[in-house]
Amino acid sequence: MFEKILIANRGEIALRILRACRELGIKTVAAHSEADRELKHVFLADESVCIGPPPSTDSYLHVPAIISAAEITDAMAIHPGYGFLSENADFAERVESSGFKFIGPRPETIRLMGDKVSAIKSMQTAGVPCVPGSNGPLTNNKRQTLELARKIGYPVIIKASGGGGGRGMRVVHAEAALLSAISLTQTEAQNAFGNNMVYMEKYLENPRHIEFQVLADEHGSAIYLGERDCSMQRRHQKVVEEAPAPGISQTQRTRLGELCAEACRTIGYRGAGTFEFLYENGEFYFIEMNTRVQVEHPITEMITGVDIVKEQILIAAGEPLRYKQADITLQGHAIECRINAEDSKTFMPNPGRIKQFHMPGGPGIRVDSHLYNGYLVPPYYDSMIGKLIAHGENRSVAIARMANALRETIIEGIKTNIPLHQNIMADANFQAGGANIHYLEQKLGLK
Ligand code: MV4
Repeated sequence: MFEKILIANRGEIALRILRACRELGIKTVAAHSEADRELKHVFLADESVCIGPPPSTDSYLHVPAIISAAEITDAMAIHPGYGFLSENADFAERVESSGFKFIGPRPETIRLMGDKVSAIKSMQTAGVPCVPGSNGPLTNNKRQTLELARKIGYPVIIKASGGGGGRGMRVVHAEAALLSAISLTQTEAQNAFGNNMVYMEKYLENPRHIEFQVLADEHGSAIYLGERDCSMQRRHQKVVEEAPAPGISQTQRTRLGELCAEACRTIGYRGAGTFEFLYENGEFYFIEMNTRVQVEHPITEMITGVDIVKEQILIAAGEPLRYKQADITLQGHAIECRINAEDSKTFMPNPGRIKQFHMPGGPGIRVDSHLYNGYLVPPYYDSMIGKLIAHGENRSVAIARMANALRETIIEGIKTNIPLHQNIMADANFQAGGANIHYLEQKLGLK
């Protein structure tokens, strides 16, 4: 087992990783920026190393600084968390060629999934259902492209192969707009990702976003931990997530889950991963795979009892999976609210000093947050300051517990989106379950 792990991230996920390390008896190094000297996990870590000035490009994204920090502290492995360098194949490669373990998939896997055209191709080969589309990059044969779109049927969506998470896409409603939309997306893709490859899919108008969590070891075993519904989003930022997804049958869960686990075995996946699907009219369509731990992993932990971050570490250390599929049963329902330092109406970030912080509690409540009284939320990073997670024997109990927890939470000194979450928990359509990806923006009158 690793003696020491370097945590190459910040905020709540850095604290989450530190807690997993502590449980496993592993020493921790907090690699942090100049703006993050007072982060909770920096105080709690066995050692800390300042890796650069506040902007993330000079610190959390600065590969040589992070590798040097691992070298001077004699860490054995690096946990990248989410965001920052977590899905950067070049970083993973540099980590491993410098003699450290990267806590995540092999660099080739990260590269394969980072390129959406190759990700979709490998999922199709593995038998995972995908959106009807070009099944590869668009060529510069205009006649062929027009023919393809006609066969798929409008509307279609043009996506950059180097994109993902909502970056580099364009919906096309009619043939007259197709070719110019493709060139525009290609130009944008070249500028944003250094790669102009684009592909085409049928545009699904009102899908839900449902994702399957998997764990795979380097000995060829893979399991799934059920699914999450992440449809409650605004501008590609998830706001509320829940597990299991409302209205998904055990038959569907088993079928899709087995396909995802089998795909992991086929591609030799290692670590924790997420298969993202669009779900419409009872059908699942694969769109992307995430090769990192996700923000919303706690809701899966609450319903399965599996500690995903601990498993990531054990897998990276070369251990065989501790669970078989038959060990995984889903218990009740869990909901997560992402708490952001922002105005709940305008969504403008609102960093500043925390004057008062009281955490909620009671049965089924979990708080993943690095906040404390007197903490200064810096302006340089993502505005998420924590997550409230509520678990209950069923969905309505989980909602009631979340509503209680939101009322109990006191955060003074900065604005937060807690009022937005209270509004969502009280919303009849949210309570009914199964709202699609456009629901929140429509409710807020933004669409
Ligand atoms: C789509 C789609 C409809 N049809 N693909 C946006 C993020 C990226 N992961 C994929 N996205 C979408 N792909 C087809 N063929 C609609 C979206 C989409 C979306 C997906 C998941 C969650 C929120 C979303 C918000 C807008 C659009």
